[in-house]
Amino acid sequence: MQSGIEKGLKQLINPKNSMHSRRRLIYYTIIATSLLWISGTVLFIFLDDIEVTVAVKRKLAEDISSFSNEAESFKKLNDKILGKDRFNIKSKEKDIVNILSKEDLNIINSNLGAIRFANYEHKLVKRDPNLPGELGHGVTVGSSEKEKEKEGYDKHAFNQLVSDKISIHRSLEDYRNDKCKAKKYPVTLPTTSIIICFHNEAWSTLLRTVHSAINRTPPEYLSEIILVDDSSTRDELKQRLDDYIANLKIVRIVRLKERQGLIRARLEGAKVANGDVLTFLDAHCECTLGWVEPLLAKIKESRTNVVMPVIDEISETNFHYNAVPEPFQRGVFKWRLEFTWRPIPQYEEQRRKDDADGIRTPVMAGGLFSIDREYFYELGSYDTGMDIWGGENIEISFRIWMCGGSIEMLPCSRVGHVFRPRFPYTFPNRKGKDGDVVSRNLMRVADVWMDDYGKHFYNIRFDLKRKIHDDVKERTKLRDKLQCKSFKWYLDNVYPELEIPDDNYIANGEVRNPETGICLDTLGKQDGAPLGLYVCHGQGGNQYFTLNSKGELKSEDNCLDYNKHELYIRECDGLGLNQKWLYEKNRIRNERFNVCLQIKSKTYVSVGPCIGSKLQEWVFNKIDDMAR
Ligand SMILES: [Mn+2]
Repeated sequence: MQSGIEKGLKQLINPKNSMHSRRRLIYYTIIATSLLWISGTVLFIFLDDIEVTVAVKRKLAEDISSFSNEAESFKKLNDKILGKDRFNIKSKEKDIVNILSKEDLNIINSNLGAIRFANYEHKLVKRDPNLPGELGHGVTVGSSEKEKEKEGYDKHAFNQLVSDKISIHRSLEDYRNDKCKAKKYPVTLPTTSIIICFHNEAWSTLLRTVHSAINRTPPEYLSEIILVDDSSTRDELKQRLDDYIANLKIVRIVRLKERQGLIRARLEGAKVANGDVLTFLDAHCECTLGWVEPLLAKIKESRTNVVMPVIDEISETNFHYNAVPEPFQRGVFKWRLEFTWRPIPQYEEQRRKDDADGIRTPVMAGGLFSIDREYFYELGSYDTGMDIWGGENIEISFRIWMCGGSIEMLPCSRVGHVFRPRFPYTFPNRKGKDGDVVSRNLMRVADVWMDDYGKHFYNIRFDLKRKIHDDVKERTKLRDKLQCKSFKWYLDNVYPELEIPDDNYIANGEVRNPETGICLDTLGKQDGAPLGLYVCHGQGGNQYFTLNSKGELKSEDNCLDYNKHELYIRECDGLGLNQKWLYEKNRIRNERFNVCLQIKSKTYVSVGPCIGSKLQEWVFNKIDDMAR
């Protein structure tokens, strides 16, 4: 028997076999060469993508995450899939099998569970920490530049000179708490369009907003940045801005020919947005590390989640980035429908699992939030009957909660904002309407959303009872169509700590001294401030008081308190002692100490022995009896 080896040797030596193998070698060479050419061409075509992938990978090298270049391929696959739920792939798997190959599906499946830290900086530029404003530090101006500084303030209501000295790429610190730093997010998140509306914004604040968003938003989640110019008049915001953003590629600009105001400007921006999510930012913000992932992840959980970042304060005087300390406060309103911040109530803290968990918020501040794009429209976008600014945040907040959605502030997402002490621009009037834009907007909110509770708004704003109400049929129709819940449901479930004013008051209105025409006035102060006086203005608000059946003299939820030494507005104690007032013969008398309220000076009220002087006379005026 020949061994196998011998057989093989014989074949090799055999000239006929040797001819065969030589030919085979040539075939192989031809095939190998063509394969090399093909793969070379493919490599060349996809070179750009590979570069991106490599760059992204390098940036994320320190992440102990499963993020890989598969995420990039996954994103490309996503683009193949059309339809609104393209990120809920599991539920749609059947529909997409036809579009995608088996390998495609493998990539998707391996990415479904992939998570990573929110630690992205697109350009981790090593910046000199000694440059002005780096790491979020403030900047002060020398005395030689004080005049220039004042000029900037006058124009923008913030220190433009300081802002201009700080790089539009300045670095910030990581302001998140430890739970947030450790939190991981799905690799596949919805994409977002960032919409920034502006009117005569300063160049440096606008561009710092843009660059902080680009630098700190992973490119796979950033659909585009849309700037909406609400007909600015400053030169640098025209051609120069066009030229500048042309180089950024990802930024587009929408120019409005006529001044439209924030509400309509945002809608114009939303119209051209392509992202799954709309993120609205003010034009003087700075996004921080990991700001976008929490927002997008929460919306991925449910498209009816509307989310906002924690809004940190960038000082309007020196542009220092002040991270708001914990415990955070949440957005609420009082009956005059003004937005304000209040501590998070106990029941909400108990509901939260940990410090990274969202904070359910009755109303949002309005400037900064993210919402699923299609959900935004399903829900009726904005009330276009509202003008310019003011009340639109309350309106959309009521609508979201009452019509099946929710609003959360996410502690892991932090964005800085320059709070300006005044508006650096004027509100143009709509034809045939008066200038009180905000009040008109708020009346629409009350008329559409607040059911019988609207009366509490009109009580405190009794000046508005005289005004003609807008036709709000369109919006009440929308409320019906969306089958929204009642305002009572909202109060019971979303904002139970809001005190509902007692209907059985003895007297209410402005509290006027007929002799002088001066009224009791909180002067805008709350808890623990002396009660002031001011010329009666007939617009309620700080001059609106109720004397309820318990004898409490209240301004919103505060009570007038006299403890024998001080006459202050304080938290109501319900004891019926220091806070019990009787209204008799036009005097307001404290029963416990037997003293009467009187005018002490032009600005403050005091108490004294009840002597029946004209300075102790008080009349409660309401709109019904205020024909003057
Ligand atoms: Mn702002």
